[in-house]
Amino acid sequence: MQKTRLFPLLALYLALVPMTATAQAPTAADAKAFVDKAEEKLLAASIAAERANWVAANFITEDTELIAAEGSQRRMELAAGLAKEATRFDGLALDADVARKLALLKLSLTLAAPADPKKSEELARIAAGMEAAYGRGKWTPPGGEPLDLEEISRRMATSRDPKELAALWAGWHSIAPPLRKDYARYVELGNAGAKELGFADMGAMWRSKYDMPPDAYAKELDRLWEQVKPLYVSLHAYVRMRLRETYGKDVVPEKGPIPAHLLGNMWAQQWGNIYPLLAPKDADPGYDLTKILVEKKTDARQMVRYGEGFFTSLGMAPLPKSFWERSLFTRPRDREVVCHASAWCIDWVDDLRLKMCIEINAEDFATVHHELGHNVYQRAYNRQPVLFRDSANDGFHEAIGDTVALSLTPEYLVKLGLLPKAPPAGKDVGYLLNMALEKIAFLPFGLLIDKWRWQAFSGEVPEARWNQAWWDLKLKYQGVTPPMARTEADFDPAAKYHIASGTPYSRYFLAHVLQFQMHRALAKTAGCTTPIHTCSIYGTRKREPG
Ligand code: X8Z
Ligand code: ZN
Repeated sequence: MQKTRLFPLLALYLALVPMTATAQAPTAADAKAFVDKAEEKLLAASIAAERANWVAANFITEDTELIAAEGSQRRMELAAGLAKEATRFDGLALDADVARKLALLKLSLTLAAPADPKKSEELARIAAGMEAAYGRGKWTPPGGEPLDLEEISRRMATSRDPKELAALWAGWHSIAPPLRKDYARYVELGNAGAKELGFADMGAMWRSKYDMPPDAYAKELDRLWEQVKPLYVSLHAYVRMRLRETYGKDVVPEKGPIPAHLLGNMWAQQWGNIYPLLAPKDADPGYDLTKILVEKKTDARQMVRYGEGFFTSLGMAPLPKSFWERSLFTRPRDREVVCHASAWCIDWVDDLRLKMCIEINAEDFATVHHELGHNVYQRAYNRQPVLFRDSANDGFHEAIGDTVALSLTPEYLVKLGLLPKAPPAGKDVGYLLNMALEKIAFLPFGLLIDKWRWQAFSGEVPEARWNQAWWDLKLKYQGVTPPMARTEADFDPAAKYHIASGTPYSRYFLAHVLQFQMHRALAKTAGCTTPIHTCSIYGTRKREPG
């Protein structure tokens, strides 16, 4: 009886359930509508966050720091919420662009908000606070005035006194230990957010942005490093030999690592500043771009005009008027700013800006081109759907401007009227050595920064060994040692902007490979048949087919 009485009910239930399920199961059209709405919300939150970040980076105060933290919190909570909601479309057959956008929702930010709003607020505040603390960083030498990073770097670029160099190095690194406690909490909260999105930790989240599984990306970087490592090893040996001639055997060993403070740069990341110590006798190109720019009384604005001129020579539109009105080109005297160079597109359309404390030297001449490469790229994708307004991966974003800077050949400087005539053939060994000091010296540094972070994020290296692990990597990859003994009372990684600001770094390693591939392809397209380092794509335009 029961059976007979139950049967009609069961039949009714079975008839209704599939109907209800069909009504509720999301469709591909739902996914598309969801993505459209998500893009609209993300755009609004991102513009608000970028505006607040811009003001905070240009006027470092407690208030702007808090306003920036609020904007970032809202944006990352929105992105994390949308990424979690998007899982309801898992397993559905979707249009390729909708599927890609859903995947990008999880990957668009470098920080994932934990669901607990108290925790996401704390994370956003810590992140904003560390960047501001780095931007304010100063070191006061005994009996002297406080020095900012630009001034310390200027002195490190030119001093040849190992004692002074060690003091400058240690002085700047003293800004970092106060960040250690915040960094530990940032790792904890950032990992919590990443795990909620299904990543093993924040490092795995960062490694997931390259269209391959995170482990495959780590392997790919190792593979690339093995390919370029012989170039670095040769350069390292040559530089060590010449530094030994300069500083003597008590300062520079015959074999093994180089003391990190002798390479003309705070982090030993690019060595171009010590070129004068290493210049080959008979093959020096015989010009010094820094000297030329200073002698010509070039100002910061003019440096940017040169950069713009390169891009317009390729047929691109000039920078908008608002760029010239809203950018920051020099360190202001009356307020604290984040001087580390960056390129912005505040409205994600054409409100382009550069923020850079430009120094009149060859290094910043190239950096201006690097930054404008970001701006030009931002403008090139400004009509894409919001989630596609980004580079193929972040290595491409970093590579565009650097690619263009590879075209800043002596012949190009002649065209600008900066050099009277190009150096004769046979003088390009010096030019190439300089290039190696900038580009090859950078490679192991570009790799190790995130190797350190990945270990710290995953817990493979516990906080108690963070500084030791940093120097283990510096030794293994760069072959450099600290100028004096270090302990866990130090926090040397955070003396580098990208660690304090939470900016991923393997992008620069990729860019240092990609830019040569792009330069080669562009030079070929432009019809250059001479050796690749002599090719400049300045003034070349796309030829119409046929
Ligand atoms: O941070 C930068 C750019 C801004 S995206 C100035 N770079 C890295 C650095 O300074 O450490 C460019 C090269 C490497
Ligand atoms: Zn960049």
